[in-house]
Amino acid sequence: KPSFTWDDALLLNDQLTEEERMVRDAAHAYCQEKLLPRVREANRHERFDREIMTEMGELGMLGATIQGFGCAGVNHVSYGLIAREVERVDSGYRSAMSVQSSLVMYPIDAYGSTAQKEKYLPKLAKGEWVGCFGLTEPDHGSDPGGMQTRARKVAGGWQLTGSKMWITNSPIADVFVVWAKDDEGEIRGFILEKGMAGLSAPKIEGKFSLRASITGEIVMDQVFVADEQLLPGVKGLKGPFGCLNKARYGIAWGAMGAAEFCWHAARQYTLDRQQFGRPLAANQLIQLKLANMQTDITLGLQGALRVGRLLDEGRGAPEMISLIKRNNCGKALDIARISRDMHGGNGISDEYGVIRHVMNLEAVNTYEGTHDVHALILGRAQTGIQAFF
Ligand code: TGC
Ligand code: FAD
Repeated sequence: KPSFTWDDALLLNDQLTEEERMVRDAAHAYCQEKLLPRVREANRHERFDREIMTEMGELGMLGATIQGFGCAGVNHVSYGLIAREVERVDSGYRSAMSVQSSLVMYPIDAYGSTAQKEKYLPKLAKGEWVGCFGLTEPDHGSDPGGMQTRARKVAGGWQLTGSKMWITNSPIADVFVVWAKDDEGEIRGFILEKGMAGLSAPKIEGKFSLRASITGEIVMDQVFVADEQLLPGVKGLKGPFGCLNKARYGIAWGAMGAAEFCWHAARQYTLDRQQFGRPLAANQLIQLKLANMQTDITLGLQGALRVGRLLDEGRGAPEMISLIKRNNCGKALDIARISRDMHGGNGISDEYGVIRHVMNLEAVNTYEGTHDVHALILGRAQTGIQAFF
C-alpha cells in the first residue's frame, strides 16, 4: 500500500517546486541555527536583537516577494514557507519579518513613487533600516476607519497629529508608514523617518505575549512631513487593507509553523514520558489529541498553500485570506494550549518552548483582525449583511 508520512500527511512537500523547497530549507536552517538558540533569553528578558533584521536581510528574507530593489522576488508560496519556518521558532520574530515585508516594503512598492522606492526599498531589504506600520490607535483597533490621526495640509507638506498604539518594531524603527485622515477625511499613507520633530515611539512594557518582539506607540505632535513623503498611489481604507492582505496571508502559514512545533513537542514528550508503567502516548486520549493536531495542521497548511497558489495566479480574494488567517490562528492557539496540557507541569517551563507559543499565539489570534472580526468578514461575504455595526 502507499506509504504514510506522519508529519506530512498529505505530502505537502511534493506539491512544492524545487525552488520553493530550496527557499524553505534555507529559512529552516537559519531559523534553527541562529534564531532558536536566542529565543529563550530574548523571551525571558523581553529583548529583540536588532541584528536579526540584518541577518534576515542578508538571506533575502525581507520583502521577499518584491521584484527588484535588492529583493529576492520569490512567489507568495515561498513567502509563506519562510513565515512558517520563522514562526516555528517564535511568532515575535515572524512579526518583525512580516511587518517589514508586508506592511512597510509592500505599501512603498505598491503605492510609492519611484523616488520613494529607490530611497527606501534597498535599505529595508538589507535590514539596514527597520520599518513599522501605524494603523491601530488607542481608541480604534478593529475599526481603523474611525481613526483620529489627522494630516493637515500646510505649505510644502502635511502636519500630522495623533497617536498609534500596539505598533510592532516602532521603538527601533527608522521608517514609519503611518495612516492618517486628510482635510477631506480621506485616509492617506505617509512615510515618516526617525528624528522628525514631534515624532516619538515609546516602548510598551510588560507584554506577556510576543516578548521577543518589540512593540510601542507612535506619538505625532504636529510632525511636518514634506509632500514627497505622501504615498501617492492610494487613498482610503483599501490602502492599509491591501497591506494587511499580504501580512494576514503570511500569518496563516506562520501560525501553522508554531502549531507544528507544539504538536511535535507533544508527540515526543508523550512518547518519552512514562506514567502508570507505560508511555503517555500509549493512551487513547493522548493519541486522539495527536490525531486532532495532525489533522488541523495538515488541513491548515493545505489551505495556506492553496491561497498562496491563487495569489500567485492573481485570483486570491481577501475573504480567502480571512478564512485561513482565522482558522489557522485559532487552531494553532488550541493546539498550543493542548500541547501545554500534555506536557503536564513541565509545560509551564520555558525550557520546553510550548508555553511561549501559547502566550504568543494569543496576540497572533488578535492582531491583523481578531478571530471574530474575520468571522464577521466571512459572515458578510455569505449573507450580504454587514454585522460590524
Ligand atoms: P469596509 O467598508 O469593509 O472597506 C473599506 C474600503 O476598504 C476596502 N477593503 C479592502 N481592500 C483590500 N483588501 C481588503 N482586505 C479590504 N477590506 C476592505 C473596501 O473595498 C472599501 O473600499 P472602497 O474603495 O469601497 O472605500 O471597511 P470597514 O470599516 O467596514 O471594515 C471593517 C473591517 C472589520 C473589515 C476592518 O476594519 C478590519 O479588517 N478590521 C481589523 C483591523 C486590522 O486588521 N488591523 C490590523 C492592524 S496592523 C496589525 O495588526 C499588524 S500586527 C503585525 C505583526 O506584528 O505581525
Ligand atoms: P478591539 O477592536 O477593541 O476588540 C476587542 C474585542 O472586541 C475583540 O475580541 C474583538 O473581536 C471584539 N470586537 C470588536 N469589534 C467587534 C464587533 N463589531 N462585533 C463583535 N466583536 C467585536 N496594529 C498596527 O497598526 N500595527 C502593528 O504593527 C500592530 N502590531 C501589534 C502587535 C501586538 C503585539 C498587538 C497585540 C497588536 C498589534 N496591532 C498592531 C494592533 C492589532 O491589530 C489590534 O490589537 C487588533 O486589530 C484589535 O484591536 P483592539 O486591540 O483595539 O481590540
